[in-house]
Amino acid sequence: FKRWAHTTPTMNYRSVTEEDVAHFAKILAPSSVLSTLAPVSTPASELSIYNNDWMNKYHGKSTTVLRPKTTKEVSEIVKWCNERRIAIVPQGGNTGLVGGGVPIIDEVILNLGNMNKIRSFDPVSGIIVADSGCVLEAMSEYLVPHHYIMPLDLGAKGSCQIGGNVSTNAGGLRLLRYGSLHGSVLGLEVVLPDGTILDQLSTLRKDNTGYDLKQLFIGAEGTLGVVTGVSILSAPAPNASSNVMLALPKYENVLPLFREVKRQLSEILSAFEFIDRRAYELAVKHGQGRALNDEDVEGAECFVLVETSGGKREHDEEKLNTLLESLMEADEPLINTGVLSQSPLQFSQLWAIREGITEAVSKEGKAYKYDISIPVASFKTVVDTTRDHLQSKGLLRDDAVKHVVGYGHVGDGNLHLNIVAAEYSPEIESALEPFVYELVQSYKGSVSAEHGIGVMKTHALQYSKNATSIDLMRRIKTLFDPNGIMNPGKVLP
Ligand code: FAD
Ligand code: 2HG
Ligand code: ZN
Repeated sequence: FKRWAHTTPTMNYRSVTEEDVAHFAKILAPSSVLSTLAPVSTPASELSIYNNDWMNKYHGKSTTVLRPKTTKEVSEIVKWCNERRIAIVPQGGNTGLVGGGVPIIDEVILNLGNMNKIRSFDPVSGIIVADSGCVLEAMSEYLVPHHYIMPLDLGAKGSCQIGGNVSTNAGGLRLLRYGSLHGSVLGLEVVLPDGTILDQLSTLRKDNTGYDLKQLFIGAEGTLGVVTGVSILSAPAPNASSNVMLALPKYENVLPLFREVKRQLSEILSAFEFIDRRAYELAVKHGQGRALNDEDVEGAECFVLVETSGGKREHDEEKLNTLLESLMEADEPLINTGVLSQSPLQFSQLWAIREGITEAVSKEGKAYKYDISIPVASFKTVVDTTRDHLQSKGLLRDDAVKHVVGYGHVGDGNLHLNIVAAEYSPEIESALEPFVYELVQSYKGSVSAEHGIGVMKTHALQYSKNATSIDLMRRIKTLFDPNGIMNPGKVLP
């Protein structure tokens, strides 16, 4: 494959005018319209958090942010924009890692944060229906007294919104146990690019009445419409959860360990997360969780965080203890040691090491993030090959690439390859791309396991999707959004 041009696309859209702002100010509450244009005239600094992404890597220049409170308001905004060819970027918690939720130029930002009500909850089925702007953690907290949990969890839970999770088809830390959102989302309410409200907010577990349209919006990254409501199946809260951080002498032990852990823990295994030594050290350096004792870390090439969730504490603890004993007492032990949490605080501290790596990496420098699906046996090779490649280009030095780290969701075959640089630079980017994408392709892997394509990987879609698939995607996009106003420049090259 030739590398596709990775430039800012020419956008044939109208910029927002004062007349548009005056119209938005009529249909929305005054606090819902932020615009540097008259008659609203918000200071530009107040728009900065909406124009820049979580990594401060992607920057837009939107003059106008709209924060509607109802689906009807969303519909009116979208209709107006479609008729006037004004482009829209739907935005949730703005925690996405591929630049999908910020403008490329000066598109209107439609932020869903004001739509944050739980609409209904059925304590028998566990089905929760919510506005798309509900923060994931707030939904989890809502469910606690009902003894249910959300089927997904991720490090960004305090800011990301359920609509953003659905739109990126976020995977996260519970996918191993509860599967993907393609299974747990039961229905969606979506404002289509012409302003029509598509009500598919079903609460049915089973519904085989033809094409399952909602699936198209799961992972569409805001290119097919604005998700305004989500119906999702929550899971019964486990009565007991435990976790243990296992230190491994060598990477080659990860796969046999996974097999053994699955065999012994079976139905109570709820997470199996991988952290390489350098990722662990960065997490600790930047205060994520509590460092393990030196003797537990010594000689470890990598770590695996195992979580159990089940119905009976004594039963689960017995299984976990038996597992640890058998691992330690084997003739050729797969682990050096295991640090078992003994209290809810220690449980959270172990999780904080794993969940905090993204934050630690961003404190350490500027991250190039490759979120890839490859065979688990190749995780280490891919990290090492990338590091060697950067070394051969003379880029592995303190003022260029500081670290190459790997971590991720072993159970899902998903590696997070992070290249931590002193600064974002074209030289580093061209050393990494298409190098990493070609490597992924050689394993028949995916260039985006869970974060999406956004603006970062439009040119890389071809490494994981063939021309027929991309052509069909394009035709679906044109069918839903003939004027191309919905999140232009994202997903499709
Ligand atoms: P945004 O960032 O605002 O938007 C993401 C995309 O969805 C954009 O394309 C946007 O246009 C679109 N969008 C947002 N809301 C809507 C809507 N209502 N309708 C239509 N389109 C919409 N991801 C994982 O998969 N697994 C992880 O474990 C994980 N951990 C993370 C940890 C951290 C610390 C961070 C910062 C990110 C992590 N992510 C992870 C990235 C992940 O994509 C997001 O955290 C989350 O799913 C995005 O939600 P958001 O509300 O912030 O969406
Ligand atoms: C995780 O699993 C997230 O922690 C973020 O998906 C990964 O920062 C990353 O690259
Ligand atoms: Zn992840």
